[in-house]
Amino acid sequence: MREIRLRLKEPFRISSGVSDIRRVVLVELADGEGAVGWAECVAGEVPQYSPETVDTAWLALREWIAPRVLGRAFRDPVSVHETLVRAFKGHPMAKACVEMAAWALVAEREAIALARLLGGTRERVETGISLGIQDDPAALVARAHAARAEGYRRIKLKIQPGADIEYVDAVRSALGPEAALTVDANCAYTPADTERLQRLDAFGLVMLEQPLAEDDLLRHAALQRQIATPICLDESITGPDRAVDMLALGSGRIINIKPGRVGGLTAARAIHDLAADHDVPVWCGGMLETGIGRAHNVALASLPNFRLPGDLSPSARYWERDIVVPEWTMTDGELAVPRDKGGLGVTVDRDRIDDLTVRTEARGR
Ligand code: OSB
Ligand code: MG
Repeated sequence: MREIRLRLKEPFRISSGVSDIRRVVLVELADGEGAVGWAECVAGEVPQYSPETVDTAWLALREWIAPRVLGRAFRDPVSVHETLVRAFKGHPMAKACVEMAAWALVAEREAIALARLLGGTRERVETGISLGIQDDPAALVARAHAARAEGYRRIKLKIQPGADIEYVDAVRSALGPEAALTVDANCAYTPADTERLQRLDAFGLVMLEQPLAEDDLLRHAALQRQIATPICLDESITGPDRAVDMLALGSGRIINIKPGRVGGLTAARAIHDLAADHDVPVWCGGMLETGIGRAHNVALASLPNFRLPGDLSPSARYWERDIVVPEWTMTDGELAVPRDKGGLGVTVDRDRIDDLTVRTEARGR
């Protein structure tokens, strides 16, 4: 495993804080015959989106996850997932990183595209953009215009109390009634803000993402009964059981699936399947990933019930230069799903990664 540092083209602000230079943990997993699989850990620099951080993930990987998997035989990546959840609480992003590397490794050694291995059927996935909180509505309108001109199929606006109604109103007026717009609060509101959130109903949003705290499933259900805009849950859905709870309680009508948040692709796919059974649409969220995490997300988003555009912007939206070749590019608002080559479908640029690496740790080789 290694940690790299990579500067975002521009800082990304959400209600809980700002991200500028990303610290990213990468895992390279090898089997006994020399096949390798790469994955990326989506934990942040500080515990603002979730309790995990780069440093807690590093610790968990080194102390508890590596010893459970290295040198052991596994039937398939699902059994890696099972091994990592048994009597081992928390640390889903750290676990996901190794579980996802196992999926990539199997795809590589079986010479099958990861998308196919997961059961994905789409050849292209629709791309949305997530716009960070700006200093004023005019700045956000300028970003939204630019995003539309670039062809994004959906525009998501990060909001927080005070940077919401006026901002959304300005963007809706500028883009017109047809533009697919969503908002994401990253837990910034409380039930006391219900009236304020009801005012968002006027803007015809596709969804309101994660208005309340992550463990507030009951309060999300109460809020959903009082607003017309469909609630989408992100932070709250930490695994398939929480998705069951959400559906039973009526806490929302759409699910944002991020494999890192739920402990890997096995759980992500289980949530996808469950939502499909209930005719609930899902979409693939993003965590400002490099091209490696993006490869996993694109493969996942090719499953049939990913019915809404994902936070799957092309490499150039985030980085001066990505760490995979070719970089991810967008055509007509879509990313092509690699389906013909085995593995992730992009080549990991080792030289570039070596240049960006600030620490490494290797085991069992
Ligand atoms: O809530 O979806 C989120 C980034 C960091 C933490 C949380 C979120 C996000 C994004 C980024 O919205 C979307 C992207 O990767 O393009
Ligand atoms: Mg979100």
